[in-house]
Amino acid sequence: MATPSLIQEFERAGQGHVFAFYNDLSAQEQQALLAEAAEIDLAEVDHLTRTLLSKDAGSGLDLSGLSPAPYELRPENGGDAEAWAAAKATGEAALRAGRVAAFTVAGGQGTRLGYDGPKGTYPVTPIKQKTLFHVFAEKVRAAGTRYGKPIHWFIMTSHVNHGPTEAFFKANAYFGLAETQVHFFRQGRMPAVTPEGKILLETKGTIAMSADGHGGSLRALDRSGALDLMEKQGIDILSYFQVDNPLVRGIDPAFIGWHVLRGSEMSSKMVAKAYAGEKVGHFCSQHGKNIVIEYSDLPKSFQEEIEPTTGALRYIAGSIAIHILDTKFIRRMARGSDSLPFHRADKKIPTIDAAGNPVKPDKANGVKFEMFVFDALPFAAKPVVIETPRADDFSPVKNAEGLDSPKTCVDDQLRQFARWLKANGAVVPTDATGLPPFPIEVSPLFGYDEDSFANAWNKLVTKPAVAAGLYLE
Ligand code: UD2
Repeated sequence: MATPSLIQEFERAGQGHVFAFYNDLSAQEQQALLAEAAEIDLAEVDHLTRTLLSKDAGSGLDLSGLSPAPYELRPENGGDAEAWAAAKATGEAALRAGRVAAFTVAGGQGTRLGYDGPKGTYPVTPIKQKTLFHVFAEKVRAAGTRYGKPIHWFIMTSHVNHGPTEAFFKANAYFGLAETQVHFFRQGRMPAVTPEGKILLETKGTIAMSADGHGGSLRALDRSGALDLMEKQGIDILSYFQVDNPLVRGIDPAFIGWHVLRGSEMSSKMVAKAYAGEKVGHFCSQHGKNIVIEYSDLPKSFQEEIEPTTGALRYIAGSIAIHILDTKFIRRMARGSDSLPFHRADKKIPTIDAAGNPVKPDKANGVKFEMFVFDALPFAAKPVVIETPRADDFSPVKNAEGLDSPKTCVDDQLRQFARWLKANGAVVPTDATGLPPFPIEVSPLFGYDEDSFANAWNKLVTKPAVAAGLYLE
């Protein structure tokens, strides 16, 4: 049965063309189209058209009063060792109290990697070829055991990969986690529009919808009931990381502790940029607020600016998309008057013409809208940014080859394993970059960070020789 009121609403909003082929559709297709249309907030689309698409929208980027954001240096780089120790103890107490959950945004499509499937199902480890999800699951499991409180893990999927993601976990028995500990929810979608703000149809019976960006996670955490579940469980600290980065210390006591001790609503990790144009966000400060400006938006002159006193890059603090969010803050962002802005991305969007024939555009014909989670920072009270060594937290798999590829990621894992072994007295041959000449692997269940590795290694009565194929579990 049709819902004429919804069609009328679309007509009133100047979007009636969405139903131009409605009468050609089967009853089932009509239902599906109505369901898609019901996902759309017409007032929001109208607002975005008037603000982001209008001729006066401008480039939007305000650089007035911009300076680098302050951050907490690591002790080895001159930071306050006592403060770091206090942070770690506080984070450990929060973990023992069961206040912390892990959160992975896994709604992206992995197009650059050329992998057809949920990115979390991509194999990344040197020997066992464990998938990204497998690695994270074992880290979450090991940290839960260590602190005596199983850790809940929330995973945001997209419309496209939700089913396959859930099926993957089921088929792998949740990698040893309890099914009740792992929570999947879908992110929201936004319709693509023409440059004039008209919603684009993909076919006669489907709208060109796409994921609303990782910033959509704040709304989705609320809408899906995830925040309610956290509240019931006494969880108020959410550790956020991306699905493409197996090196991440998803459960990092010192980071959690800085967040708690500072009373921060949203905390972040920075690494020193490897080079001026590295494709990461930049932590900046503007009119008393912390903001992140993406590499593609920050003018080159800023990216390359040198600090005269030190000779280092002035905007050196790179955002690697690792955050901690306070759950009340997420609720406020999802429901309150403050909300994340949308960014526009001009894209080639397969659509249909007025006669209903498919059109494959060869240049951008429409606009997609996305939210970025780091845009929540200026709304957060007492945000804190801490430094982290890149080698311990960041080696994403983004491209099939070259930078940030499966190869660089395997090498970074090998370097990490070798570093942990050497720090505990093992003899490991390595080249000048710390890379061993053969594959070895450490299961997160054996050790998932420096401390847990040292504990496990030092408990071994007979230490194995470090040789090709060594697998510690
Ligand atoms: C992101 C950051 C960049 C840097 C880098 C570190 C943005 C705009 N840039 O770049 O500053 O921190 O990461 O690796 O974020 N995702 C969803 N739903 C979506 C879109 C993305 O869940 O609708 C997830 C996706 O699965 C992935 C993460 O968000 O885990 C990042 O997505 P990306 O690959 O688009 O980000 P990237 O590499 O451009």
